Amino acid sequence: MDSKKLAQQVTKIINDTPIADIHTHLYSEAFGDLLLYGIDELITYHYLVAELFRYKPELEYETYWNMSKQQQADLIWDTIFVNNSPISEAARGVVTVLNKLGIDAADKDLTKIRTALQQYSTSQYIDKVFETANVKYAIMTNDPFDETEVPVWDTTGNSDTRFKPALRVDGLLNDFPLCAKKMAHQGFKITSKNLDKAVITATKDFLSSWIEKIKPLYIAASMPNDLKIDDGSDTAKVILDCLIPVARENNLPFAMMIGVKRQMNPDLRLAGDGVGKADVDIVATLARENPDVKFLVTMLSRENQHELCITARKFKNLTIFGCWWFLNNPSIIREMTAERIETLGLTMIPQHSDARVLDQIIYKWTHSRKVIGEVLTEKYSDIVEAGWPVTEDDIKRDVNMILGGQLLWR
Ligand code: FIX
Ligand code: ZN
Repeated sequence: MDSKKLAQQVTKIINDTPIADIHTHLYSEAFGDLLLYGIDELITYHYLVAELFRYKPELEYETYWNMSKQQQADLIWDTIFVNNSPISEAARGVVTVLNKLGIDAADKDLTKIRTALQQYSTSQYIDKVFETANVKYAIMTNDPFDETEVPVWDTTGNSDTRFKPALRVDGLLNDFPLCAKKMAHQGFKITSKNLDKAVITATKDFLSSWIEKIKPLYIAASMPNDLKIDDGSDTAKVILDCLIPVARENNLPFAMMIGVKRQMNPDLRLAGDGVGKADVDIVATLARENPDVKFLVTMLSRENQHELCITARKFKNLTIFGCWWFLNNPSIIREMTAERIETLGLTMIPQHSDARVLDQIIYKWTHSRKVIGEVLTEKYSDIVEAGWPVTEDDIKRDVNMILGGQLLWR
């Protein structure tokens, strides 16, 4: 196969393969306002909020936060899209979404775009977005401490199989005393806000009952760059004494998302988190000491990526995934995907969307598919050149392995 034909074939197969999106912040319609979608949500995505203040340093944070959602969207649109070119990854994403939905944005008229999108009901829009993105399912971020979410699980639950649950327990790591109160409120026998033996047992019961209730595909938490597991802190106890044992007992993977510097600038609210290098040895220690627990790991710092790949080579119970958040840029996806294929072959999950707004799965996957396809083409060309035949079926099998969710189940 010549290289042009190979590139065309890889591109087609990647575009035709339905994606298993293993980490998003999306929800099915049953969750009401928790499902964000539409042009104003797209434009006010927190990545673009941070960029707004780069273009407008004279703008007071509070002035922005006091605006209505539509006013915020108008301001970001004028600033980033009209008075400048939407050239950053997040801004380009909005352009890609409009283009893929067949909306002509050439005259930069936001009111017209809003009107064009009003033709869809919520459920029609969900269908349209999933079809356009060619995503077979999106794994949600389900928080058992969230006051909007808990009543949904206690009543209707989720019946839309395009949205699959994941139990997300950051609260336990970040503010155990507050979660202790909430667990007690949900009827669990929490006798103190300290993680003593009885409280650990009650916390595990709480987690197990939520696993029974929502049937998650994994248990997950994001963790700071300065995470420690040997300091006897609440965080360490929650990880070692609650989450890992519960993951083991329920035969569920434990997903660790490591490297956030939460609220580096609190004035930016959700847009105010940053990144820092973390200690990859923590991942190695946990994987080594818990060979019967499967770990899904993504790290936020570019500097951690090579060490993480090598660590994954050492532990069959460790699967790395995604180019998370600040790494979800074409130049970095290219580098990380090549590095991962070179060290791990196809035994990794190259990407997740992290979409917070439904429509974003369209652009996140259009952009990622392109880069992953280019890297794969290069890697196939290299083995063809070395004398190995690569068939269409081979490529289909491989792409389905890395993008179709198969590695979640191993
Ligand atoms: O913790 C997470 O799951 C992060 O992905 C988010 O909280 C973050 O705000 C985000 O949207 C990243 O893409
Ligand atoms: Zn996320």
